[in-house]
Amino acid sequence: MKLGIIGLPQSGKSTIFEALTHHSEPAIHKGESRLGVVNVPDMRLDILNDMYEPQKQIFAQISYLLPGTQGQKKDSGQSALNQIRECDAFIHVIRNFKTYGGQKPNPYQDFIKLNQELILTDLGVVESRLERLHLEKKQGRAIDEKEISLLTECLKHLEDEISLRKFPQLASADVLKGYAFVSGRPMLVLFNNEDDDISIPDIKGVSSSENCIAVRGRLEQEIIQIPDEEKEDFLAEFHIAESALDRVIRRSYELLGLISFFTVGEDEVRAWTVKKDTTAQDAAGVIHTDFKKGFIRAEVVSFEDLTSAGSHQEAKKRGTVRLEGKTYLVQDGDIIEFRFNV
Ligand SMILES: Nc1nc2c(ncn2[C@@H]2O[C@H](COP(=O)(O)OP(=O)(O)OP(=O)(O)O)[C@@H](O)[C@H]2O)c(=O)[nH]1
Ligand SMILES: [Mg+2]
Repeated sequence: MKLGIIGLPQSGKSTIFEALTHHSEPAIHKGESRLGVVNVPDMRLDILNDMYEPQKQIFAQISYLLPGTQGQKKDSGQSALNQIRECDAFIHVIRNFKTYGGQKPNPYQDFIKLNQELILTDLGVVESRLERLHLEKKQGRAIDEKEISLLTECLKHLEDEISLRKFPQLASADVLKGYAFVSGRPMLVLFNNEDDDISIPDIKGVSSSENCIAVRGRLEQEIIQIPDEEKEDFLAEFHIAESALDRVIRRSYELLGLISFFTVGEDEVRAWTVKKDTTAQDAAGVIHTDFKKGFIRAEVVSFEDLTSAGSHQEAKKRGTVRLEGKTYLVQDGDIIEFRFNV
């Protein structure tokens, strides 16, 4: 699962990408796109680690893509938009710091500007496709009426300058999947703040209706470069309890509609990633196709029940370890042992 980082020029996209992915060295070829894979921080995995003391601890992972700027005209994000089409969700970085030259931020205007670009991109796609479909209809060719009606619905919203992500059901309709509408993608709005500011700016229609988070990008990027022994003083000086980046990564995971289940043992404790509403049998398939094919049942205990019992054995005694079948919907935090035949 991959998130694309978008934003106007000089909003801090590279800074945020580097801080998130701990890439401190610049791109090898300036202007090339960059991909970073990160662990999704999860306190539950740390607690399970203490409980089982395994040899390995494996976190869930997600990736971030920073589009390259090659061939990009000065103020146009079209090339960047094309590169991030394949992403499952976006992080929209908004400058909320004074530029080096002293120019004040205008987060509202910047948000609208890029959002409009997303909307216009989709509008172009919808208009030309509708034109084509109507033409084919006139020529007596068989066309999908459902596609026309859904595209017409999209057209109406886009003409009203409303992003398709406000209509998640429409944006994710099967017939429309192939269009990969950019304004329909889940999006986290990330305000890139000054070093001394941790608040989300209160701007009309954005802070209230969008999925927002505030991060001090430059500060966070500096933190990852500090040697461990100096880190504590630095964090205290800026009143930083935990890295805001951990929150961004967790929020990214949620934005993608992902949950984790765990497998535990002496060799490893591990977080596995599934979409919400995944069945136990499909979850088994994430680990191994044999687990899915030969699925018999799943032995499930919730993280809360396991940790309050203190051990798997005690949880069993208390009756909180359940046997679940193929169609059980895996819940975030389930600890699962699969029973299967090969
Ligand atoms: N004060 C402050 N400056 C920042 C912050 N984040 C980035 N900057 C500065 O803003 C400038 C642009 O940052 P970049 O990360 O290169 O921004 P970008 O969006 O990747 O820029 P382009 O790739 O040119 O579009 C740099 O001089 C950064 O040091 C921040 O959180 N606070
Ligand atoms: Mg950059």
